[in-house]
Amino acid sequence: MKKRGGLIGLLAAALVLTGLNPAVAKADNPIVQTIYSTDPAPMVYGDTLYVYTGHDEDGASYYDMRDWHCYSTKDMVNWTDHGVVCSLNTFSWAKSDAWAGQVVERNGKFYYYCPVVAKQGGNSIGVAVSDSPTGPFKDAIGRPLCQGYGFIDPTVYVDSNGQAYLYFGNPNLCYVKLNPNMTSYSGGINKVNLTANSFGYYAGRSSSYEEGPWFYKRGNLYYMVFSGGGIPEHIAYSTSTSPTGPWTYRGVIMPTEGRSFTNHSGIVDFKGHSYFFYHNGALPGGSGFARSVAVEEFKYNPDGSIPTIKMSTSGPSAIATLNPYLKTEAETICYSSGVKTEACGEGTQNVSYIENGDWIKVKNVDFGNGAKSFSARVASAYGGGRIELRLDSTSGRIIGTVDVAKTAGWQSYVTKTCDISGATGKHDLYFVFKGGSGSLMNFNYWQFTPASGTTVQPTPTPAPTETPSANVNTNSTASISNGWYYLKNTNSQKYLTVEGNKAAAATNVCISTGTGADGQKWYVTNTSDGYITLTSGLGSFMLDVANAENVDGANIGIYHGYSGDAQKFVVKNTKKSGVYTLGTKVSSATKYVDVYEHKKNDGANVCQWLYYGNPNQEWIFEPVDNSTAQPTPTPTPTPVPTQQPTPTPSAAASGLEASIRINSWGSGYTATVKVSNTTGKTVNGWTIKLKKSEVKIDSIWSVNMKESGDYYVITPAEWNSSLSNGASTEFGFNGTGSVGSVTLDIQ
Ligand code: FUB
Repeated sequence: MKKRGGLIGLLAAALVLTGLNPAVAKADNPIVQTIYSTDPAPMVYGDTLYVYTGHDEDGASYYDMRDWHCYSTKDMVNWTDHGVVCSLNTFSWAKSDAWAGQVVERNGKFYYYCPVVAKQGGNSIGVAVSDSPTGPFKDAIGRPLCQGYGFIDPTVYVDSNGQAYLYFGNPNLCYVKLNPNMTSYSGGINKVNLTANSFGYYAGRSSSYEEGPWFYKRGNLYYMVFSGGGIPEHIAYSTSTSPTGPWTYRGVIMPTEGRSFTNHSGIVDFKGHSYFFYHNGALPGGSGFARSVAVEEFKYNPDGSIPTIKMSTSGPSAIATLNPYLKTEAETICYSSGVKTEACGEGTQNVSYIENGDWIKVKNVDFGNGAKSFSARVASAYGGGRIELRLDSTSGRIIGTVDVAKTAGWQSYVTKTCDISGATGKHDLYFVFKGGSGSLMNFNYWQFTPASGTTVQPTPTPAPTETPSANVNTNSTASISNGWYYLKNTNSQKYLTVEGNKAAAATNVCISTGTGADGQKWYVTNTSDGYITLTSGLGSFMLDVANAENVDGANIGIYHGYSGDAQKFVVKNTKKSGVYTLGTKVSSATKYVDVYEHKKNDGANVCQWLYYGNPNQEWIFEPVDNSTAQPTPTPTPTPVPTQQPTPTPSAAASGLEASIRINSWGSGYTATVKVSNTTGKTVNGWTIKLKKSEVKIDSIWSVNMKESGDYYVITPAEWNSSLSNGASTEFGFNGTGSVGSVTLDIQ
């Protein structure tokens, strides 16, 4: 038997009590009306923005929080409900308090950092993992990642050099450096020194920092946005040029308001716009324990500072239209009244608890030349009802009505259709539900058929800062001869430069004024498969897309040469003679070597970005005069011997040796690899390649790891990179399954 939740009852009651006419309700904030939602954590993946939220249970008088939900959007006004994606049940050792978490993606896996109270007591941060942004998430390690007084509100950022940081805490702000597996950390727990200069003044305390940190980097500046005290909270921020501070307090972003004594923020850029997520008590019945997530658009000031942001009920403008001729989930909602959502027997979610007078608004729907018919996937265990399709308000013009009769049960769906008339152009579409008393129907998905038989494509609003120039890439591949070059960016007239002229793996690459330094010299080598590699004048390091990621903003730096896709680029002609673009192989040449945000200053970062044809993606190859010398050859990967028995040490031509010890328990194993230097001189850096066909690495420590084709490519952490003659270092990893011989390919 279905029962209405407290929130819905309250919403209906509030509409009556306040005389609010739902027909004129315009609010798009809060973005979730079907439950009380909290602690937003946005994440952009592909063409979609996901926001992960906590959940205040209806009728709570304290933090009664048991699960985390996910919502996604492509247009910033309509949000698709993905339901519960992680909960206290995900962690067998967790008892209560599913508070503010965050999801980050790394190498195609999604990691959910979740604060809970453990069964044995104590604030703990767990980590769950999924192959999909919408879950299901599973406990990654079967125990807390870290545990201690006030360990709540985790925030994670993977820096451009691959180092990930997990910040957390109330009243202290702490951080750990996550290992590349994202499920363990090295270097212990570090406490940030909170002072008025770094985190704002608050009488009687060392700073105004309270909780809810949100950590990220924009350009070369690191941001720590946080909930500031006392109670009621505001949102403030500090910045630093280093991921671990020192921090400088930059002021309040969102002053205290909104009927909730906590606030909690998350910031993200999406399709060229910047968005600030927060929570308040704006829904009927809202309070400090009945909160709701909302979002505002903002623009950074030219100096990187964040303006003051006010809460609004309107939220951001749409950045795309919704195409009604594509199947749309009924739980894709701009705003709703009276309804809930639940897991659907046909997959995804369905809209539920639909009663007479309830409604759903879908915003900015583009009917184009007109719709002919409409179909809805519906179910009803009782008498059914009807769905009125109205334009622009709950009392707007009716363009069609679907009658829904009783079906075999609440999850026994049928498709019902109706004719449509008078639906052309762009409108807000309202589904207004009518019928008798009690629950009328469940609603799974819907779709219109166009009158003309043609479909309307969504029209994204172009990103404001990225207007394609007339100088389009002619898309023909150019030929650059092998040799030494300086690479000049046409927009800034500055040169591709290894930051600090530092010869070390994972050093960042930026632009800077031409000096002729080795860090500005690049050796072009044409590869047999039509690409070039760019070897740095600083040694056997190559221009490299961090983690071989095919995402906008993936950083570009230098790394040990290992012949991977991350180090291959294709040179394309532009319409300007002698001016080229550099497509990255990891993106199949859809993304190009790009100076972030068209910046022109020395130190402006270089990353990979979708091709826009602007001069910040244009490069001139200027030959380095009098230089005929070849670069120190990048060691060609040693051919991998077949079935090298464990634990025979593996020796590189250089004299570096590696050996492996394995403790196996059938379904898994722990391996310890020892790297020894007997070369007679100090070695700075080494690389070991392990075959994926021989080991399946689940977690690894004391080193950096990335995956490249059939290999795990392992390089030392900063602290164990340099090995003097006779010295050795060890690292370890956990693997799943059984293990036989392991080939250690060391360079
Ligand atoms: O939602 C529970 C707690 O309230 C969060 O962890 C804090 O940030 C505050 O929003």
